[in-house]
Amino acid sequence: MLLQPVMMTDHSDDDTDAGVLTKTKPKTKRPPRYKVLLLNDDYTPMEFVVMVLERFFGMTHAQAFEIMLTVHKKGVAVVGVFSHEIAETKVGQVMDFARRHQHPLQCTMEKEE
Ligand code: TYC
Repeated sequence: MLLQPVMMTDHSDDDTDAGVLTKTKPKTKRPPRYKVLLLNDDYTPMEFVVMVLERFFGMTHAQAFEIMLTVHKKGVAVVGVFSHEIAETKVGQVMDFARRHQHPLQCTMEKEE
């Protein structure tokens, strides 16, 4: 009996196994988040802080009043957590708004964890 030659594909030299031989975890790190903090001071009017929280952080009047009181009593509070770009924008908006109204209100950001 005459056997026909069978063509086999050699996969040893192609890249179909890329990333399989080394069992390292795929890097799927989530981007870092940033806390935006509001700081207390003795001069900025309470109503102004409430307005800032409503205007730039989308809080209701009741939420804004509660957070303002937390800052007033504790000295600082996290008012939101955002991507680096959004956090930077919020801090800029608050600092600019406070400066334009000549209030010493301070807003900063810090990396979460
Ligand atoms: N301590 C201020 C006052 O008594 C009110 C205030 C609250 C100021 C929060 C800043 O982030 C602040 N008028």
